Amino acid sequence: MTAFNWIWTTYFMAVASLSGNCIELTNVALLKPAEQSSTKLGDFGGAHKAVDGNMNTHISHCTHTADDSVPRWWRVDLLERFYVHAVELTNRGDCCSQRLGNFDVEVSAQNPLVANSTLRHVCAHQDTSIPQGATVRLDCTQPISGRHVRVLLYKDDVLTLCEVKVLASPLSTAPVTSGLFRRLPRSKASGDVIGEVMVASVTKCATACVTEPRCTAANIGPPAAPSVMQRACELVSYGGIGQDNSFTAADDWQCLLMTA
Ligand SMILES: [Ca+2]
Repeated sequence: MTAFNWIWTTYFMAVASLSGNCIELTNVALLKPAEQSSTKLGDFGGAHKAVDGNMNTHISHCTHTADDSVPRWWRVDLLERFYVHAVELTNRGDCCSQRLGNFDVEVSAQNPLVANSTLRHVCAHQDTSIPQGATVRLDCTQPISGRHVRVLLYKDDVLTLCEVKVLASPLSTAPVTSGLFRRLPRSKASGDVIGEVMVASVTKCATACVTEPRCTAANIGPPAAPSVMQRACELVSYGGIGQDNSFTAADDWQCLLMTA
């Protein structure tokens, strides 16, 4: 195992106050950026059609992958981390309902396609096909903190989704929050810097990232001076669709990449 792959783990516990026992869930996927493993006929089967709010189940209002490798997938970038409780999927109504079966719904903090992000959490698995034109709710086995939701179809068939709703709550409503980071020495994550704080320790920088819903990576600089404990901590929105998903080499820096 190389130093680069060394897993650095830290957990943060925060008790949030809940009003009653009921957490209100909202669809946080509506009109968010989406993409898929391939698209048939240009915009005809575009990934955005699963989050456009249109519940029409005719294929002209649904996504449609082309013939590419298995598993075929579709994903949405929620733009910030939420607690994902459940997903509602609407199947095609005019044909071919048997295609939408044997798939996983997974949740991850990072773009699941980016190198160095290996931890993904399965929210739910659906073995049988969703009936033609039906909407089915799949509850996660437990709420999962994450920014990216992906549907993976494990058979050699077209992946079509007419609408996907991600039912989630804000991080602040969760009774427990936890963070798991991978430490990348001599690296900085690219992406949008959404804030910078001065901290006295790596742990404090990680805590700052966990408590900022848009933060999925933190870049930690060297001490400002040999006698000074304080160091820069950049909070980065990393791994989004259309964002710079690269790392740059930086000798005196280290990156904490949120993986869950
Ligand atoms: Ca739709």
